[in-house]
Amino acid sequence: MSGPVPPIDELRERLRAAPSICVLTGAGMSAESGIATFRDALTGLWSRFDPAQLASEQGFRANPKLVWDWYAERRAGVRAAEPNAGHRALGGFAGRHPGRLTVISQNVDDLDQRAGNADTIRLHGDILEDRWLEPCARSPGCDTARASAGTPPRCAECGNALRPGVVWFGEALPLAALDAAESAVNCCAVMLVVGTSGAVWPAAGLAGRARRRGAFVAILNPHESEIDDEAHVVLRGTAATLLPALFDGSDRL
Ligand code: BV8
Repeated sequence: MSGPVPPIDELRERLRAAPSICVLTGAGMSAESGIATFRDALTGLWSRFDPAQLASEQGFRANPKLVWDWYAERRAGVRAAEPNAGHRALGGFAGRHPGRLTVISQNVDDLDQRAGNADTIRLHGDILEDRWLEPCARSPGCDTARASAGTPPRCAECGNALRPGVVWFGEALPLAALDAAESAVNCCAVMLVVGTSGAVWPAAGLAGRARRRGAFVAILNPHESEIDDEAHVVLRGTAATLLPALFDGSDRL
């Protein structure tokens, strides 16, 4: 008489049978690549600031050099980082099963893309991208690549400032990305929620949406999150340990 099935084995079986899988990732997904989680990103000089204050248009306008330097430091960290075993497990699965797995990322790094999930849905933009702070009044618009050096860099033609191509607090998520995420969530059989505190909306709401539409929801996180109640199962562990165990085993998916 075999005992109860360990949760990870049940989840692996559900993933094996799932025609469509969504993975909602947060900063914990990149922690084992050496990128500080959002809450921890405020280390050192930044430690006396509230992330929502720095990661906002108001925060940038109030102190453009401070915020620009914070992003420059984080950007350098992303460029120096490598995808970890968790990113590679998802990238490997996506390569073996095209179209079956959708990564919906809250992160602004490019590690999922570099690990093989090229069509990762970016809910919060891209830290490696720049855009103008003010809408450019010229036609054609001024070229961000020609901005002069500075903190922040400015347009040599019209003085506009560059800002990071991320979604700040108080800014709407890109409609196309949010629509794509909701569509994928509406029809997935299994949703993994990996490395997120579940504190930031509307991204955090995707777990409950999946559950209400009948998906099996699993949370992978070493600590409690604000959305644990939305999960059918919670695996207490890290992304770089649990995802290979789910996708890379000998009977790998
Ligand atoms: C908006 C880019 C409206 C910038 C980011 C309800 C509905 C809608 C909005 C709201 C709402 N309630 C409140 C709001 C407002 C706000 C919000 O959510 N505030 C929170 C703080 C209460 N939301 C917004 O402002 C959003 N916009 O709603 O606009 C609107 C509509 C129309 C017109 C105008 C406006 C915009 C939110 C996007 C903000 N931008 N990023 C940048 O990065 O600088 S979000 C930012 O924080 C990160 O990108 C990240 O996504 C997020 C932090 O969350 P996590 O990813 O979860 O990271 P965190 O550090 O918190 O946790 C890490 C987790 O990993 C932990 O659980 C830890 O245990 C775990 N972990 C650690 N190590 C590991 C691990 N897990 C696995 N393995 C490990 N090794």
